[in-house]
Amino acid sequence: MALLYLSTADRAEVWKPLFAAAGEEMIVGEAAVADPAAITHIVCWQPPQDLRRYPNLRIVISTGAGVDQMPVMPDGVRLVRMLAPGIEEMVRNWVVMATLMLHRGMPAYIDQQRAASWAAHPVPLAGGARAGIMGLGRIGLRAAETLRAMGFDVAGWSRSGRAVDGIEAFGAGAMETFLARSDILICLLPLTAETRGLMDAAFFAKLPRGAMLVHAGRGAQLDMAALKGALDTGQLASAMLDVTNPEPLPADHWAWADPRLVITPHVAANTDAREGAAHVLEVLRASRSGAPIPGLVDQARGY
Ligand code: NDP
Ligand code: OXD
Repeated sequence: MALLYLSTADRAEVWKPLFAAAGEEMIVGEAAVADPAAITHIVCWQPPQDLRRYPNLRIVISTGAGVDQMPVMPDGVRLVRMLAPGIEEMVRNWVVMATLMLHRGMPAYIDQQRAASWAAHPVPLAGGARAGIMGLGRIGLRAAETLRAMGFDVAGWSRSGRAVDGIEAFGAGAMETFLARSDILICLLPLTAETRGLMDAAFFAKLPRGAMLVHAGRGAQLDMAALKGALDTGQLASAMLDVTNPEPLPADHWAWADPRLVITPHVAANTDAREGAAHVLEVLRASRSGAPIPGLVDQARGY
């Protein structure tokens, strides 16, 4: 049972002693593979072109929470997403920061600062501001709890409509009602066939006029032209994006210069090297013992 490691060199240096201490074999880079039949697990962001080179492959583990970058797995190969408390904490913090920035009118103040304009706007209370979180999974749930503790009126939308204390829950079929009460819409959805292109013009039209968008899911969920249209008509007031469509955003893209947007280059989270190693070691142990695999992806569902 050997793990093929296909990630960054600096992370490999952190992992090597941890794997050695755990008595697990870790091979760094495809060039170092002497016997492809020995490889049972691969950890990577994107796997090698031809996974069939590894006849005994059992599991591919994503170095990130998302798995939408992965190809369809060969028959019998399971897919695992990264589980690391740091990812949840980092994205939660980015979402809270973005929500507060939009709620407190920071895009306008950043613009005013450039123009040396000292002009105060009304200061809103969090209480009464309706935040709607799309995706109440590991990350969405943490963001919901924190925003609620800060006084926001929080609702969540998920496939199952799972109930969470203190949070108004909406299921997949109740999207319109959910959107109609989302002054600040937060996207923390995985990219799947169902969520690709979800945020288009018709979607934005269902939000309250002057709503704000916080997007940390995946760029391909957002129609950027529809975003511009909604900003131009005032349907959306502002947005903060960590993910864009495409990524990276080309230098001449309209969004860079739009004062109603704040953009970060897909940096809401990074997987901490030690936490990543700990999760992969857990997957190896579970895989060996037949215990449930932590972070196992439902490949039919896409997350
Ligand atoms: P989870 O798998 O834990 O949760 C996903 C949530 O989305 C669940 O609540 C699920 O519903 C809901 N969902 C999925 N499909 C639909 C749908 N079609 N309609 C309604 N709800 C749906 O994921 P995480 O919270 O860990 O991560 C979410 C995403 O965040 C990742 O997939 C990734 O794309 C993004 N991400 C971005 C990062 C960044 O740096 N910008 C970093 C890390 C993650 P249910 O509960 O019913 O299953
Ligand atoms: C992830 C990401 O999926 O960084 O972890 O986007």
